[in-house]
Amino acid sequence: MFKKATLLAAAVVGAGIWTVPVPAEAGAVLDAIRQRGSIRCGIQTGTPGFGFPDSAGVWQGFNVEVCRAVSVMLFNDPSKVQFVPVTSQQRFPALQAGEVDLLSNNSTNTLTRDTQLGFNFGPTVFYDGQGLMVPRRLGVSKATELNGATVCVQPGTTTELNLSDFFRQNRMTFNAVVIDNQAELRNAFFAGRCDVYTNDASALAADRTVAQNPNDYVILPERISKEPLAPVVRHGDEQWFDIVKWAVYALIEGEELGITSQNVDTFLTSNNPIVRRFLGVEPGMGQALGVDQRYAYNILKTVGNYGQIFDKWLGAGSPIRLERGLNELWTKGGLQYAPPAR
Ligand SMILES: N[C@@H](CCC(=O)N[C@@H](CS)C(=O)NCC(=O)O)C(=O)O
Repeated sequence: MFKKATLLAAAVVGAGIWTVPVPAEAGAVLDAIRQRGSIRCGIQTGTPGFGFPDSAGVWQGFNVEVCRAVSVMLFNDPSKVQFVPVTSQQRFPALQAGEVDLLSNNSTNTLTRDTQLGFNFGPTVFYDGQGLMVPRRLGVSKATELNGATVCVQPGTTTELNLSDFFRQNRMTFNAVVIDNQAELRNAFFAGRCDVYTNDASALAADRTVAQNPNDYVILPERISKEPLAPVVRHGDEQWFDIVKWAVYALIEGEELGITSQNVDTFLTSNNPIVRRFLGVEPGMGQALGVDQRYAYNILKTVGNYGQIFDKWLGAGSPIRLERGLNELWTKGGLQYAPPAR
């Protein structure tokens, strides 16, 4: 038999009012961002499609849009971001030292980065895996043919660690050419200093587009690791972390609901309670996060949804032409899935 208290608890949970709303309390990082009036976003020094300065010096790309979404969420303005270019070796010390508030730069979510480095990874914005690219003229068709190869690789990366695991596991040797700056690294490979260039497969495809003749290079079919790429913040400011998380989820949820930068206004009169709550027509979610109640509307209107930024910078609308693959929505067989905004 149920006790009275249990029944009462069940009734409260059923009504969705189990907890009393906690007023949003800003931590030190968020306080500093609000005072400064801008976010400092660590970005790579230059990867086509993901993060690069255009000819006018304005930062562009998929990772840039993530920072702009966070900026819109906090300031209703996509321009309140200072982009701080960092190499793979500079990025984590820069985040730990507070020189940047977040990194949006193809960093892989791993156990030791979470624990030993003291970081919180947001939602995975790109499910990737490590690949190996070779000049076509070498005639190599699979990774196990690479015994004794010279391999171009960036230091301080999961790439470097997986590379040595993979060669050891397959009883092969390699010589590493280690270069921190991405443009210098790919140029070294294109100049013939290495037989192999290894990186996240998406970065290889991106870098290949700036080769003199992209068709001279082949990305081998193997993926030798899992690389869930995600924005990352320091431990210690939960509200800031929540804001980064829910800004990304707004991009994903927007796509799932079919809301784009072009049609978002038509959704303001929707009868669907999920849409109404999400867009802030019915207030609540913005307050819970300590931001504008229309944060998701603002993000979708200015930045677009996840699918839009993927297509524009990395997918069919870009020179890189990556497949959605694992980055397709869960409703279409992929892994992109936003928890409910409620
Ligand atoms: N996902 C891997 C590799 C990261 C990586 O190599 N990122 C490149 C961009 S794709 C980078 O930050 N390069 C630094 C630069 O721009 O010089 C990791 O987190 O270790």
